[in-house]
Amino acid sequence: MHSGFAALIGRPNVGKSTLMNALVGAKVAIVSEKPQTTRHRIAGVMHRPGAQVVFLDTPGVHRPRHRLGERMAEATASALEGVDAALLIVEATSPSPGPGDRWAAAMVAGAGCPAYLVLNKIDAGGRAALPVYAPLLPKLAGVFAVSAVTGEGLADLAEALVAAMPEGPAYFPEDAVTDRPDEFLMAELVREEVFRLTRDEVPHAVHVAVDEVAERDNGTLYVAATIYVERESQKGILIGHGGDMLRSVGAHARAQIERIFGCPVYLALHVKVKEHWRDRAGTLENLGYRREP
Ligand SMILES: Nc1nc2c(ncn2[C@@H]2O[C@H](COP(=O)(O)OP(=O)(O)OP(=O)(O)O)[C@@H](O)[C@H]2O)c(=O)[nH]1
Ligand SMILES: [Mg+2]
Repeated sequence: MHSGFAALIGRPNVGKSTLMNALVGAKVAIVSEKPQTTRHRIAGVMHRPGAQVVFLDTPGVHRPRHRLGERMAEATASALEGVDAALLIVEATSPSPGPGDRWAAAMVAGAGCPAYLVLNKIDAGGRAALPVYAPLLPKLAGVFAVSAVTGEGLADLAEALVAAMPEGPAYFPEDAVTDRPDEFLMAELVREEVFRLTRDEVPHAVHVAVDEVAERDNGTLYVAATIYVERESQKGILIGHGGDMLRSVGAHARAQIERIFGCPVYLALHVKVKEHWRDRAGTLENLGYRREP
């Protein structure tokens, strides 16, 4: 058996989570067109005959503006500890590297394991930026141009990573695709709809917690979740006129949870204000933004 860990590092929005989902073949991490969607280190397991590659998706590398951002940066840094491969993800739609790309590249280069450059979004930007990004990593174990959306180039990337993994045990059972519990993904699917349907600071001020999951006799999954915001005004936006926004978030999130978990779902959503939750260490801890082990 060949097995090991591969960290996905890059600035926000380059497609790390989309790429991990595509390689794993299942939706493990949520995705949005807004930056700073991913807030945790999330493992996604790619199973191949005789091999297992455990991808570690991470929060996009950016300058933190509150304690949550600092926790996110810690989660990213922790993902690079002891991995067998580090992948710098950049996007073909940005013609040249920005400060976030350079910072991410320095982290990957400093990880002490083989470093790979992955130019994502070639369906939208072509391969022209490849030679512009390649110098970011002085010692390259491999360069790949891919599209996480169309799947172009992914088979080559997967094959190279399988070949790069050392001999080792199966870290996860055959049917496992992530290290996160079902409740985590359910909460994230609600947050994904909040990211899609709200604007400006609102999505970033939202935390979603699943309070209860219960299987009903009729086969329906009952899921109760709370959407936390920082201010009354944000609560108003999330509830919307006559409850329109909350109904819309709920309907779309329910459909996603039903699709992934394969059963009818009753989703009960509540909105609560938790002032300055992104800047309170104790609150962050309670909401699951823990210091990574
Ligand atoms: N055209 C195109 N869009 C892509 C591709 N991969 C990702 N995207 C889009 O890029 C946006 C960001 O994708 P994410 O996967 O959320 O990016 P991320 O790097 O995980 O972002 P953070 O979690 O914020 O760090 C989404 O709108 C995706 O649909 C791709 O290969 N081609
Ligand atoms: Mg992400």
